[in-house]
Amino acid sequence: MTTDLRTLRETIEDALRHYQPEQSATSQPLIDAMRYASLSGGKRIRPMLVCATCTGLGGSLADALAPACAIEYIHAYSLIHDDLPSMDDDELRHGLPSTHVKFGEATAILAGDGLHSLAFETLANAPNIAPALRLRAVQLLSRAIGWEGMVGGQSFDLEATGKSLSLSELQTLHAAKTGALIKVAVQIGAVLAGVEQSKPETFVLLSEFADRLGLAFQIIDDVLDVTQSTEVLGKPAGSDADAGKSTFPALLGLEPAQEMAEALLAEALPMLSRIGLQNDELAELAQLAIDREF
Ligand code: GRG
Repeated sequence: MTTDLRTLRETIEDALRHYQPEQSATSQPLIDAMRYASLSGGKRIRPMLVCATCTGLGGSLADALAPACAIEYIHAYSLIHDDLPSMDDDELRHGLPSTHVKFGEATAILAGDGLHSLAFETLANAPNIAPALRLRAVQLLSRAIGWEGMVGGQSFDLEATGKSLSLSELQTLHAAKTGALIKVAVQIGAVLAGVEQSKPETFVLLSEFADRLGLAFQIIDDVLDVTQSTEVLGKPAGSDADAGKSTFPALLGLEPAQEMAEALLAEALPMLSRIGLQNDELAELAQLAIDREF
């Protein structure tokens, strides 16, 4: 990772702490669980995508930080709920006990709910952003994580467990479950830079770039689940096969799956060149999403 991206990640870590409550007179375990789930590790890819897209299009990093945190709070909520016994029943996340193992199931559910609300509060109150752009970001985010986006994809995933999906069904599942949040991170970065209105063709191109990135990211996630250890992943390795899930390596084979991710990236990167961004951060992030160990 370049120094610029490292610095960006540290700036995001500070902002993630800044927008979180620390104390509550009535519900300290809830706050502790929210902070545990959202501040103890994670690659921060989605908030970096918001910031890199915004600054690459000439927008301000300072303005992008609150919306970037909103996206990461949503991601943290989704991981808490995904790990619950009623969902994937995973006891390890970021190399630590999952939130429900550490705080109990009821508090974990509420911490996910609390982070979901905190995300929209942070986005709706984001400083220095025109109200119309904030509203647009809220519209895009609510749609991306709802019944036809992330939550819909999770539901499809639960329904599909133990069944064999076709490649096209698997792509549809992950476009919703994983892809929608990655795509909206890029879209919100573009909205903040004012590009959806001023350069609609750039917005469409970035959305198409993000579709490919989201799918490639998920394919690599499936590959790493097979090739890496629990220690490196910080979450249980081999969990897809154990849970009876359809995956890209199971459908295509390990190497073809890796090649599919690389082909998606090879299609996506020239789209950024066509746009002509002001820095290379988005391209570097896309590369990192594929060249990663966990
Ligand atoms: C429970 C509403 C609800 C949704 C869950 C995103 C999701 C949907 C579940 C997470 C489980 C999973 C493996 C999803 C695939 C997407 C994915 C690769 C998530 C992990 O993202 P990273 O690698 O996480 O960016 P870090 O740990 O870096 O924050």
